[in-house]
Amino acid sequence: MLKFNANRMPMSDRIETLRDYTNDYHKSVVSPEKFWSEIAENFDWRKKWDQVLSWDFETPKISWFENAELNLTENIFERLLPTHENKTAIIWEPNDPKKNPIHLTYGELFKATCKFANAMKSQGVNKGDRVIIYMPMVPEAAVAMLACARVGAVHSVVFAGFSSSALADRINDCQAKMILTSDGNFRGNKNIQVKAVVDEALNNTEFVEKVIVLKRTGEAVEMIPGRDLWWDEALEGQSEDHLAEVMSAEDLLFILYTSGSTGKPKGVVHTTAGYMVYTYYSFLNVFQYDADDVYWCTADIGWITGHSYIVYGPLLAGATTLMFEGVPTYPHPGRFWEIVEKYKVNQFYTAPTAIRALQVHGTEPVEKFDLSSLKVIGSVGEPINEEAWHWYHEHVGKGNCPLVDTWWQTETGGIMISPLAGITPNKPAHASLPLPGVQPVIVDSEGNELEGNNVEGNLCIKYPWPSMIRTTYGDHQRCKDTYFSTYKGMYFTGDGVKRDHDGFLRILGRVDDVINVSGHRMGTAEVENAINEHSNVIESAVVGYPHEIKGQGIYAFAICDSLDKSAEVLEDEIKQLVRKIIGPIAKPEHVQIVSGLPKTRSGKIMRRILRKVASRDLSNLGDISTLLNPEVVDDIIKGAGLD
Ligand code: 7RM
Repeated sequence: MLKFNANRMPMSDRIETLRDYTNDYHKSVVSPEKFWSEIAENFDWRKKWDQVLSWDFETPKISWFENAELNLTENIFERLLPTHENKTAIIWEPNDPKKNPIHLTYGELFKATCKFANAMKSQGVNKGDRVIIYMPMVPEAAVAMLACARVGAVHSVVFAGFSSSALADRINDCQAKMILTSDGNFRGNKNIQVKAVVDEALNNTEFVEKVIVLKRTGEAVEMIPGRDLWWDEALEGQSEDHLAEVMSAEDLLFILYTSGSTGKPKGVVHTTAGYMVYTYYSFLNVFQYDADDVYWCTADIGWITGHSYIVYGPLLAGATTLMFEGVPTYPHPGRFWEIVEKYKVNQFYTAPTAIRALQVHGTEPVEKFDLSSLKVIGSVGEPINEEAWHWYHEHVGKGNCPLVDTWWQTETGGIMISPLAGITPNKPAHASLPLPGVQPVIVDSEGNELEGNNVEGNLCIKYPWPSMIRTTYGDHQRCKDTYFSTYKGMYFTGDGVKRDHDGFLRILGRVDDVINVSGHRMGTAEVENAINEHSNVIESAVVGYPHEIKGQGIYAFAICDSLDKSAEVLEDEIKQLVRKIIGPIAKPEHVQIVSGLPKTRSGKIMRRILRKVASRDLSNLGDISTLLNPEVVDDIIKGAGLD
């Protein structure tokens, strides 16, 4: 079926029936190279590939569309402009509903991208250079990403809620040459400093040569001559034409930092061609986007969801993508639904934590607005509990919108396991079935594949897909150790999973020391390191516990030496310190000062026991007699008020 009345017809890759899905899935497993090369044929290549795929999960080394040449932005602009010049690419809804929104057509977005690409070039950015984007949710942030891709610079977007030290770590790790930022950021009724955070970060780094600052809030900021310039100044006199840099298929497109179970966040590396093909394909199929639809993903571009499903996937598919600057509850808890009504949003994609936060306000704010435009609703970031699933399905989707529960990760680049809206069946709280091209396996602790239904274990992927992680920036060994060493010959996700009696997959959450707070990943080690910076802290242990709204909350246990400060003061200081070192999202919900931490004889902290205490559930505490110091357990239980 022709969806675009034009000769370029990207919709031909859309699966239309359950039968298509079954056939395509089968084909993608039997002949993956044929399958993906046919999808890749939709794009404009400066030079075609010599080989579709070469790979080994040992090194690991993964190469898709080898030796092909292209520029991703030519596949958004030059490829689509003949049919999309006047179609809206980005709708921007500001934080303050009384202020004017912005509509950018593909033609306008192209000009803005080229102009900014030229500005970046004039300021010394070249192919391969790393550029940090530390910006609010404004159209310029998307333009910045696209301009980087246009000139072949590698962007690394850092969520603008991260602290200056978290930002400095990322600048240093990727040796960024430039930072794109803003004076400030409007979020709800807050006005957040952005440039000041950058300035502080830059005291501790030496790589950044230029900072380009967008005027957003208008507050006074310090501009350092020679280093800092305003966005408008940078654009002055720049041409709206720019000839795209020719990139190799495996040239870096971006780095995105994400937390793991050990050490500092790692820079997940995504490359050009595979990421392009996969985000386009998955966007089109999961959301079943139709040519005139308005699609809205509420994520921030600081996370992978914003990269793949606000910017790249939708724009590559010629979609209209909505970008929202604000928060779900400002100025009222019906804001999301007001926006759905205002723009007649057809596909709406958000996180379970947002649903749960809105659920608290009851159904009145939802019923106040006309949501009849909605065709598909989606969920991402963490397991969605059945109650939230049903509330979302019934009150937002009015019982007749497919709910796509999309499981994926920063490392996978795109959606891996999810219903395809209206095509494959919906089952509450189940991510359900893999997309074509994705080969998930469930393994036991020895790495044996558990076949058949009614099995539970760890989730691995046994075959490459185009948008998979290629390396962790600057440290390939870490990539190998983290993802490819636990189970030989497979990519290990870090998630537990169950295949039910119908063969549907249900993601059970992390099996490693990663906590998922409101859909944001936090490493326990990362939080512990921040806590240990406190001069009175001797040792700490951090665990996650079930939290009604956030999914998981952070609970910290700390041994302190100071006897002249009250526990209350210490607890508060520790919370504030974590907030300062990492950012508000990492601030522990609870800090408990303890006399000791439960240790095994080999000196490992028994987190299992701490998790039980944090969850306020002392059933099945398990055997504690093997502990080095079983007596501390009673103290900890008492200290938590559970005795
Ligand atoms: C897209 C994103 C990845 C982790 C992942 C899971 C959890 C994400 C779902 C989910 C259950 C889902 N990238 N997760 N989506 N768990 N159902 N639909 O969130 O790198 O920030 O996080 O998030 O544990 O490993 S991420």
